[in-house]
Amino acid sequence: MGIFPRFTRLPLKSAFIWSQYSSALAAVGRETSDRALIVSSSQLIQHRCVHSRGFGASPANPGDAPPRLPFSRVTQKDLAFFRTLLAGRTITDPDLLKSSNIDWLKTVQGNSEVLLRPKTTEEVSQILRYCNDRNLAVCPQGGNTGLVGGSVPVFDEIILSTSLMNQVMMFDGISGILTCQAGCVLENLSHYLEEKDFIMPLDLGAKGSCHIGGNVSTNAGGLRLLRYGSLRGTVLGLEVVLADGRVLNCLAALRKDNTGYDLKQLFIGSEGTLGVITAVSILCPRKPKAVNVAFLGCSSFQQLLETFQCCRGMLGEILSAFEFLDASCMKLLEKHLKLTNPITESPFYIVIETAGSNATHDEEKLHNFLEEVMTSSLVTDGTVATEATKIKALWSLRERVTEALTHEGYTYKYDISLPVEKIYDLVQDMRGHLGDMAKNVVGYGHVGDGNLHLNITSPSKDPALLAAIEPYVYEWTSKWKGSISAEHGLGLKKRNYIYYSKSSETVGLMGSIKAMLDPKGILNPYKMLPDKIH
Ligand code: FAD
Ligand code: 2HG
Ligand code: ZN
Repeated sequence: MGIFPRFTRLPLKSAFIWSQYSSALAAVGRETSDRALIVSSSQLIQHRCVHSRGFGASPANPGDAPPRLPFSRVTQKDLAFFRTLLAGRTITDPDLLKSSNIDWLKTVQGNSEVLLRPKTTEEVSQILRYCNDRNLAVCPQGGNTGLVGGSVPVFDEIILSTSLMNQVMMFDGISGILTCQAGCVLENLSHYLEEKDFIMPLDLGAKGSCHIGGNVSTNAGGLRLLRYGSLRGTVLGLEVVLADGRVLNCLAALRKDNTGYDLKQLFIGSEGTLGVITAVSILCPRKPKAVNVAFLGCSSFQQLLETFQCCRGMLGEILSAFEFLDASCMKLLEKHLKLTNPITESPFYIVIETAGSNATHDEEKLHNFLEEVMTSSLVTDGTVATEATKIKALWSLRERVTEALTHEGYTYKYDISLPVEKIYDLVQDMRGHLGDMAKNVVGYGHVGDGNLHLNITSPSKDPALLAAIEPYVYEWTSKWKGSISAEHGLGLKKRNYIYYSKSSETVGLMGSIKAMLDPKGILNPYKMLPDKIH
């Protein structure tokens, strides 16, 4: 076993983000108007359907922002209302607003002048009722770790933050059902549950900042999906405030409930466009008694796939994650984060986690599996950790790739799901296709879920590079019947590419649902739905 450095959790809200804020602003340029920095004009047929107004020219790039829709602008009278409702929690100081106006990647920036921080569902209800009456647009925001430009305003939308809605409401130690407010930070919930011998059914690199409401709104996948399934299965109930302020209480804490339409599913993955999630009830697994993590090297992606096959067969019910990163990712981790590769250099690296109830049994199974893949030369080198700090260190090599990439300049991010045997072909194809245009073309992701994170970097934003990547990457994905957004959502950046994964009929129905639940289109406008519904 190698010797691993000790790392703390990714301090998303601390030094990493804020020390980079000023340089990021310099990189993207300062705003000159109330438009997002990636703004250009666009046709808004979607909003014509929702708003019966709004036309413009097509955007230069489909990921650019469309023109501002004719929502009202915030007045002094509006501020007086908010200040009465949320005394000391209506933020208008431009310095305090900066971090909420820009996304985690520092690629999208809006110009909201008001950040509201409600503590209760009733306050969210009053805010939305007022905004709907006044035709004021609202951008719901959780931990602001989203990667598709969905969590920040595009123009001057009011930011409705869930950061003070951070109370656990109930935990049932028999059923394992947790009910909490939407603004609970995922990592805090994990700590809370661990003390009670349970865990959250999801885990992701942004755990230190993301909120459970944000996770549900994006239907986040993450590192445990292979074992515990998606939030569509583990979320048992939601409380949602609709655009007009009505509170929809679907907070049932029941495993089984077949009384009519399962409305909560509409809000899971709806990216703040249909309602504001204020509370979540979620089914939590028992904390495994034994956890092991193996970090392995493979010399080809084919061997990695064969290792996956073998792993599923030999580890069976104790397998909890099967993740990968390529050699280019490892180089960036070493270069920017000074992480140490614990094994011999390889073209591919795998992180395998087992989680079970019997340490001896699990270790024996893992040992047999490792012996098999080493003797059959599927794996060239490897190390195993059973102790918490070493497990954490091995996981950092996978979890912190996103952070390492931010040091390379501008990153074009693609979150693709494909038949698992095709996922790395896309990376190789893209390298050939782009040649010297890109600084890095790297691949990593959730092999167990057939989910590739293809990331392409350049020293700064490069329209020619972007034109070479898109729509090529989406055509490639569509040809293999994949999804152009496996787990991050569509947000602002990918909304207009929805047709590569969804039929016109499906998108049309989405538009109708949006129009029914939010007739004025005040909730997270310009996000998720395409500019043009046809
Ligand atoms: P935000 O970023 O604040 O918002 C995301 C979207 O949800 C926005 O459209 C916003 O309007 C909406 N929203 C937020 N809260 C609410 C609410 N209460 N009601 C209605 N709408 C709301 N994602 C994965 O799926 N898997 C991963 O493994 C993963 N790893 C990541 C690692 C890093 C380092 C980073 C930076 C991001 C990662 N992400 C991952 C993406 C991101 O963390 C997730 O999408 C996360 O679920 C977003 O949660 P959040 O609270 O930050 O939401
Ligand atoms: C992950 O799996 C996240 O690490 C982020 O989903 C992926 O940075 C990315 O593209
Ligand atoms: Zn991911």
